[in-house]
Amino acid sequence: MLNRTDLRGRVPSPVELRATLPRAETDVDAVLHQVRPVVEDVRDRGVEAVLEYTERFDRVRPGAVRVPAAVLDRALGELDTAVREALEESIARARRVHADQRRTDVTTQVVPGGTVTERWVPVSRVGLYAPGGLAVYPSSVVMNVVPAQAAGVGSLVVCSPPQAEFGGLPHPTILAAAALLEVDEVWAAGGAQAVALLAYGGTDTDGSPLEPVDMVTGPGNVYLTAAKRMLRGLIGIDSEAGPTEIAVLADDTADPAHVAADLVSQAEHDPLAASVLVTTSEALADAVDAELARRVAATKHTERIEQALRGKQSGTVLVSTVEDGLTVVDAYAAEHLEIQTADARAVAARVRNAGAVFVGPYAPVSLGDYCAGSNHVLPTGGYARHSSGLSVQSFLRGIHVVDYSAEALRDVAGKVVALADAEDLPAHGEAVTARFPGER
Ligand code: HSO
Ligand code: ZN
Repeated sequence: MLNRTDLRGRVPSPVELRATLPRAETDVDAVLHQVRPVVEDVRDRGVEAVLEYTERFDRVRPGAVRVPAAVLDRALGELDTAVREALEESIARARRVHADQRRTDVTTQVVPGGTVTERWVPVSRVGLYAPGGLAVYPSSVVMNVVPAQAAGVGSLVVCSPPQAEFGGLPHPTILAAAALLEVDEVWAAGGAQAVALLAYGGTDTDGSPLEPVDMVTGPGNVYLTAAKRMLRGLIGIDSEAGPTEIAVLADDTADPAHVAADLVSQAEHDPLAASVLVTTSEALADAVDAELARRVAATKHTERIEQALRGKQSGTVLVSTVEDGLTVVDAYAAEHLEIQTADARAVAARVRNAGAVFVGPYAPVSLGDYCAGSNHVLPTGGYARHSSGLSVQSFLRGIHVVDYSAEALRDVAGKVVALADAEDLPAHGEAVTARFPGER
């Protein structure tokens, strides 16, 4: 079922590998020209424009953007008990992990009388996007809100597309998740128009203000990503999210049923999702293919899973050794990487590029999607070479606070003047010497 690439006996360089390995190409720039007029229209006409685009793209016209508090309470009241308990567990575990990520301010005494403090300050107001589309993602509400709250972000708005079948409100489970997390501001808006409204703010249909945010995080389709790219600068964004990916590094100790189940689980997200198996064992690759055929036929979303697995973004890569496998998965830099080999912990410790690593036979990606405590908003498309997933750190800025006494400044004045002169910026030096008239 999966396309095969045989790299046994020869592992290309990382740069060559990046060109060889299966990967989806999402061209965000290609849709910018479609997204730009939407963003500009929302900037100029606010909520009226948002509602028009909502009608066109989501086929429903909500009465207002902001979801009333009573509706949030009702959604939580009507939430299925088992789902509520599962969400509570997911939130509790994520809170435990993210609380430990919080940085403390550090003061460095550089010289006597001279200190630099790095002060970590949360972003004031953020918009957290939970996509609609092929599936609804209350779990993504958890994964966005928990780190933002742990960072101390004071003002949060959850934004999610309105659904025709729910009378122009976001999906009730999204509303319930927000209520459970004690987020009281939820907007019914999706896609590029949602990002534009978050960035520029507006006035709701009842005249109440929709305040602009400083930052927007959360995954979405290519139009949403294009809007984030366009508005970056005016707002901060997390890393741009493409279709989800799983890579599994496995040897002959792996259970083909587990490997196949995990490859199928991420393919379930999207026909463009990527499932990549990197293995030293041809027998395992064959057994996984057989398992895939069986599982894909038996599960609910056969069609999109089949498209994802047969797509050019998915495949099996055969390698001679686990060592070579590590070279391959590092070049690929998967959003999710499972290590299903002998001595998995030691192998996992050597991984350099991945959004998140899942170690051994009992850490499937879907555990991390919901209930591991880790975050599931992770870098895709090879961004794991330079970026991290969402964390408390994503919502903090480190401000350097410089505090020097007269003595400490006087001691270093000559050095500042020398560097200022070297850059032909004498006024920089004069800003120091002006404080010590008559001295030189
Ligand atoms: N695997 C997705 C997250 C998710 N899965 C949400 C299920 N719900 C991207 O990390
Ligand atoms: Zn998932």
